[in-house]
Amino acid sequence: MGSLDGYLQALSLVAILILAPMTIHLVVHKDENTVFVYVDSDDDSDDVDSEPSENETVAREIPALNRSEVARIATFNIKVFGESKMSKPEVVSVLVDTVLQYDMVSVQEIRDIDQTVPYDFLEQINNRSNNTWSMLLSERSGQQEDDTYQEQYAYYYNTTVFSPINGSLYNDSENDLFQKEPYLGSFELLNASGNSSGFDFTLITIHTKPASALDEINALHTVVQDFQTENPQETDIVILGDYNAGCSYVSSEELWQSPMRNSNYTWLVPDSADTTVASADCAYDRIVTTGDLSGRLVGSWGVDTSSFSSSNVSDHYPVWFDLFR
Ligand SMILES: [Ca+2]
Ligand SMILES: [Ca+2]
Ligand SMILES: [Ca+2]
Repeated sequence: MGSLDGYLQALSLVAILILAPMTIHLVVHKDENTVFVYVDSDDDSDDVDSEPSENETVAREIPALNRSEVARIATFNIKVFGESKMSKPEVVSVLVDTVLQYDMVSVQEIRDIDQTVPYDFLEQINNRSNNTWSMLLSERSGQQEDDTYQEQYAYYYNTTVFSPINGSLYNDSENDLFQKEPYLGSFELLNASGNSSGFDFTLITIHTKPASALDEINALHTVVQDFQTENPQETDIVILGDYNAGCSYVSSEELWQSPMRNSNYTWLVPDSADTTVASADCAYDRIVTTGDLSGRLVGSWGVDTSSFSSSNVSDHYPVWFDLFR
C-alpha cells in the first residue's frame, strides 16, 4: 500500500461508465494532478455511425472549489459501533472530529441492541459543532429469520446544509436479496443562505454481507429500479456504503459484469482504491451515482486517511464526495 493509497488520496476522479464489454484505464493529467477513470468500449459493432461515440467516455476536469462551495458527503463503516466503543472517550472524540469534516456522514455497522448509541453519538457531535446536527436513523436491518444479526444505518447531517425528506429500509421481504437491507434517505440540499437549492436526492446505503457481496451489489440495481418505479420524478440517487467490493470477496472482473456497471451509473471510487486501515489494498467502500446528479456531482472525492490511523476507531476509512452547493 502506501504509494497508491496516498496518490489516490491527493487526486480527484470522475467516471461515467458505459456498456460492457469494456476496459478501464487510469489517465493521469500531470498538470492538473487529476486522475479520471476512463472507459473504452471494445464493442463498436452496434454503432450505426462510425464517429467516436458521444457517450464513450465522459471524463472531465474537476474544478477547484472552496470547501464552502460544496456539500461534502462521506460514507463510513464504524466497525462494531456499540456500547463498548461509545464508552471510550478517546475513540468517540476521534469519531466526532471525523464526522465534523463533512456535511453528512452515512454510517454503517451501528450495533447496539438498546439502540441508544446513535443518539449518544449525535449528542457528542452537537456538543462539539457550531451547527446543529441531526440524523435519519434506520430500524435495525436484518430482521428476517436467516439474517443472523442486525445493524442500524444512520445519516448524520448538518442541518444548515441538508433538510431531510424521509427515510426507510428497503422492503426486502419479497425476494430476500440482502442480509441487511439497504437504507434509503432522501434530502434536500440547502444553499449557503440556508434556503432550498432546488436539488433533492436520495441516498441508498448498504453494508453487504461479505460472503454474498457480489449478489448484494448486483441487487442494488434492483433497489434503484424499485425506487425509480415508485418515484419516477426523482432521478438523483447515490448508492454508497461498505460494498465489500474487493480483495477476497469480489474481483474487478466480477464487478464489470454487474448491472451496477451499466451506463446509468458513475463510479467515483475505482477498483484500485484502498479504503481499509489494514495494510492490504481493498476497495471495500464505494460511492456510485446515477449519472451526474443533475449536474450537481463535482467529481472530487477521496479516501480520508488523515482523520485517524488506529483500527480502534474503525477498520475502514471514510470515503467522501462533493456536490455543488
Ligand atoms: Ca433479507
Ligand atoms: Ca432530484
Ligand atoms: Ca488498506
